[in-house]
Amino acid sequence: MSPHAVRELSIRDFPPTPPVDTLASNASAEDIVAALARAGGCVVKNFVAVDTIEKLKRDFYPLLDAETDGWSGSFFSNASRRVTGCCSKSLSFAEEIVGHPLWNEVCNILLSSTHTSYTQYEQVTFTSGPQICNTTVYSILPGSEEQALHRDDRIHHAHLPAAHQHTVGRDFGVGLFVAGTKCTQENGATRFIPGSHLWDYSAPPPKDHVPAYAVMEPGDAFLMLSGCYHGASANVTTRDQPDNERLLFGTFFTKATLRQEENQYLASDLSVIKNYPDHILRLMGFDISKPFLGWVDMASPMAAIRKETKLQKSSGESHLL
Ligand SMILES: O=C(O)CCC(=O)C(=O)O
Ligand SMILES: [Fe+2]
Repeated sequence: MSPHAVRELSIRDFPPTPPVDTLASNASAEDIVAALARAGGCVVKNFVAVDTIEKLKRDFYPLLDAETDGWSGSFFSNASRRVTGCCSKSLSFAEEIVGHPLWNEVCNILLSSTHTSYTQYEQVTFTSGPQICNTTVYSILPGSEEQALHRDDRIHHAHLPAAHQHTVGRDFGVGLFVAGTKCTQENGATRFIPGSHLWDYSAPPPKDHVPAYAVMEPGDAFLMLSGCYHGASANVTTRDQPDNERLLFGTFFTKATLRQEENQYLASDLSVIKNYPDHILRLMGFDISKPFLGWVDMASPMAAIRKETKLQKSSGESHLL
């Protein structure tokens, strides 16, 4: 062995694995943030009503069934199907997943940023909130292979040193996966390494890691910081077994100062979403991140998609600041 050979890391080289919390649906946003800060992921029971899950299935099964493209890369298994661009495909998805009030509160805490600078001699402060990073419905069928462990914040070139504890502001994103079916270790539940959001980003996951599994009933949700190592598990069930499909309604949010992974302006049918409520359009990124980020014709993109005239647009620079 050369004197400079790097020793393979073991889970014993990392701090003890934190426990993963399962919270009740009346948990506060602060409780959820505390659970995420500790383990990087947590489950919230009954996050979405079962009636809503039925509506979402009615909206998305025809689209999943029409998915014929498959996936030619290695990131997703061939025995999995996905629908993206979900907001304009389903108002229920937009309002009850993306616009879920408790989810929005968690993201407001973790992904808002405040910035102070000078305009000549005047000190000015701007706050920018969270926005959608991507939207995906994931169906994993029998025979689906295990997805490689990864950190989702690599899309923003995140590279962080090890930290003893989580601090608000360090995350590039947060993910929400709402169970559409039972999610079990056998049918492909998302697996993740608790605590890995605080590890040095230079290191790969240790081979002897012990994952936690986001085991859920329909309507439960798994929330996860984007710095946590995770991936879908293999679906080792067979077609004649019950609960052989793992279905998740997923969205990631990021800071509105960062580029969205899924381009909402092109992924969305504008003739549909122009009638969506303002708060949903804001979360989709059809808003100004103050100061000045995202304008069209010096006004909010929301005015552009609603084809408002110059007079109807809230006037002046103040709208952009
Ligand atoms: O399907 C899953 O459980 C995880 C999917 C995922 O990690 C991704 O798409 O980035
Ligand atoms: Fe991922």
